[in-house]
Amino acid sequence: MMRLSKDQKDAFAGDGAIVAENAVSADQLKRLRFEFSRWVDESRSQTAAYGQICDGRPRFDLESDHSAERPSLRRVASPTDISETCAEVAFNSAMTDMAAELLGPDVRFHHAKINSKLPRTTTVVKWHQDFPFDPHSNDDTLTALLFLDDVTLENGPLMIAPGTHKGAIHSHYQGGVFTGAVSPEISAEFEADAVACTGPAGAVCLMHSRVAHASTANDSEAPRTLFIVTYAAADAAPLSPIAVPSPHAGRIVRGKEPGKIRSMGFEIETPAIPKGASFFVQQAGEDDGQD
Ligand SMILES: O=C(O)CCC(=O)C(=O)O
Repeated sequence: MMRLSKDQKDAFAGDGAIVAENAVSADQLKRLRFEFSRWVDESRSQTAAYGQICDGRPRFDLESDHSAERPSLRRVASPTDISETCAEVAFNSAMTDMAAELLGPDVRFHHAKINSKLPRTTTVVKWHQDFPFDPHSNDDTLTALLFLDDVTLENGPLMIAPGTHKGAIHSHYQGGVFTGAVSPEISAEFEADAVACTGPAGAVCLMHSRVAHASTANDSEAPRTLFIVTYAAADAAPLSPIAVPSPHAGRIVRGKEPGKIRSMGFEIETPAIPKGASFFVQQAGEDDGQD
């Protein structure tokens, strides 16, 4: 059964991003929301990034405005490694089918994370492309951002600059440091064209990895939580270590091992793995990316 219409596939090819509804079942959505609410409750007793992913860096990352009364858990890295529900949704759900319809038939899981903006929290994502964080031998890679809450214009939605996947691969370095963001001048250009990706809980934004995107703070009483999974065509070979590693990285989630690598020509700067808990520290200029 096909999950995406021809119009949706054409819109993905043209704009580089679409929002598709019903990317998970009602039961999967309920279980994902429950899982995340448990982690938010656990975070109330923490004052700094905590937990551990497989390379020893923290799994749970807190925003500077975090407190027990008003938690601001902004990132859970590789939740697939500690949650069967997250693993099920990333590896075998309607969302996985959709990724396969855009990249397939043979598709790999690359990495997963949760990005959250709890009510009235200050987390901002600066303009960037995902491909310079996770370069592959070809650019048939996408980021699936699953909405665990209704995403509206008020709660800090993802903003994309349509069509930018067909343009330049931009530098994410400033002053010799990998900042994970494009320059202020380029950001202003993207901002002028920005389109918000909104939709009901259970919808997914499927975004080409070269599309420029950003998001603003959540100035509302409604949470905005995204379960984010990066998928790659199975013949796209990763060109750099994965910043959000997992023992599941590289597993085939649809189709089969292709037994070949496909490459396209481009130049790209080498990304840096954050020393801290997530790319938020790189974007805030608090991490020089050098070990
Ligand atoms: O959380 C968001 O609004 C954007 C997420 C994103 O761009 C990322 O994690 O790369």
